[in-house]
Amino acid sequence: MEDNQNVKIDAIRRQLSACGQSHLLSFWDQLGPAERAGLVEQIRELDLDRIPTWVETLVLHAPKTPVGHKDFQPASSYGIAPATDAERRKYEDAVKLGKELIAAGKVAAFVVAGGQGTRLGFDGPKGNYPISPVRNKTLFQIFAETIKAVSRRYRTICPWYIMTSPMNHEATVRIFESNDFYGLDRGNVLIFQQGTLPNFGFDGKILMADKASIARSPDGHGGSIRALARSGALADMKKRGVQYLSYWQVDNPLVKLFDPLFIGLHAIDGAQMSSKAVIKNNPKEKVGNFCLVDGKMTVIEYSDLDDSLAERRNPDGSLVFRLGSIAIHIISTDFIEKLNTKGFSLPLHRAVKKIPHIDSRGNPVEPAEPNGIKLESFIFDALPMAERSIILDIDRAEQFAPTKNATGVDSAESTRVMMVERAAKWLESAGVKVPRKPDGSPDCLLEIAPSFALEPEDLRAKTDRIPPIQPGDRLYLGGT
Ligand code: UD2
Repeated sequence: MEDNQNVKIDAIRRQLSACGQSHLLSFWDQLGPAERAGLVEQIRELDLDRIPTWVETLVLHAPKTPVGHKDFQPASSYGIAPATDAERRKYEDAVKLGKELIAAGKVAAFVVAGGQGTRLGFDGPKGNYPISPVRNKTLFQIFAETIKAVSRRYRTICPWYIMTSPMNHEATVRIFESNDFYGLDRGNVLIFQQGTLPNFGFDGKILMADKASIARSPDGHGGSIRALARSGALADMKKRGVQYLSYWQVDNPLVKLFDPLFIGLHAIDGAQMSSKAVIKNNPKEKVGNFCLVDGKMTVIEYSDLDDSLAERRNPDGSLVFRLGSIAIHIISTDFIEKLNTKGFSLPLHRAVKKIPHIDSRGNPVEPAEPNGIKLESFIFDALPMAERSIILDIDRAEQFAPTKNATGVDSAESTRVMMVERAAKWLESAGVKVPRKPDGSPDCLLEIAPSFALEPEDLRAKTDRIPPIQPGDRLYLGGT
């Protein structure tokens, strides 16, 4: 037995040495059997063959922003409203088809919730962040109630796939269990984990978190493509007959989870991966930029788009690269399956970060300054691999309120303001009077539960259940 283990560890030692990472076993002699087994497992998870290339191209040197394309153009999109009669008919057909697909159980919800959410300064999975303006419902609860309301409306099952990471998986599962899955049938909620990637020091050496574990972080939302297959989620979808995934990020409580128009346009056009877009409100807004690179749909992250391109304007003053990616997609399950054939990988992006680790003597280091590189892949890098891909513009006030920070831009504060404002607009569209302050903002707190209305039209039939709203009121509309 002992001999066998020695042979195994010798082989691992040789592999590590071949890729310049022998130090991962520096403390081997000090480890107990369970720690050794854990470390070997972590080393096995490393893509050792690729590490020398990553070190060379991503760790030791920062890659330049994308260059070498023959052609770089803005992408085109479907507008918020149809522009022509023919398009109007197409939108109508799409809505009809989208509804049919939802009712037939062909569409599932898929949220990526594996990020570390450091900017929000919240302890625990971001989905557990209380965000709704009156009842303080968490992000997870809002999504769950939406899924329940959609399932009820279409008399169908809308399965929900939730991607976590090893850093927050157990905590996420505990949250769902202690909330009794927010009233959803737990058999239709599948929580699975994404993979991790090692963290590197600036010298190209993988950092150790402690003597028995490698410093790692989630492999980015792009890791979802592989994780969907590895976890069995894709097989589960196939068994259920799910053909489309409605993909969104955990930080956006305004997302329209099952949007018949979006689903229908994607299906009618035979797309494999499609996206929603906002018209950017400034050249450097922190969203991805939809471009056609050598004819292929591509998202260039705001931080990677050259200033000269970001600032480029049309003769009418509008931005040339005006379509911002808000990380809302429809992805066909066939496409995910196809991507998961042998040899698939998404490009990796680097981020310079502060990474706690141990030094060569085993002493803990809590860096005050960035000291290393984290690598991750992005889901939108799968777009150029799709044969067909469409974009649908949306009204950000209706569907996009990213909760990234505690205060300021894209914060919990701004999200709540947007939630109240959207509720006010919906109520007013149904003829309900909403008190407003001199600056035009609602002079009340409003919250509409998904069970009460999924869209403004739902309110029209329920106005008799809405009390008059007085300045300073806190109104919650719930129930069916
Ligand atoms: C993302 C997009 C940006 C824009 C913006 C809209 C990227 C690189 N940028 O910016 O273009 O669309 O969102 O809000 O995506 N996540 C995982 N696993 C990971 C990493 C992240 O599940 O390993 C999840 C995370 O839980 C969150 C989402 O992905 O739901 C986005 O992560 P982020 O907040 O780091 O993305 P951000 O703000 O850089």
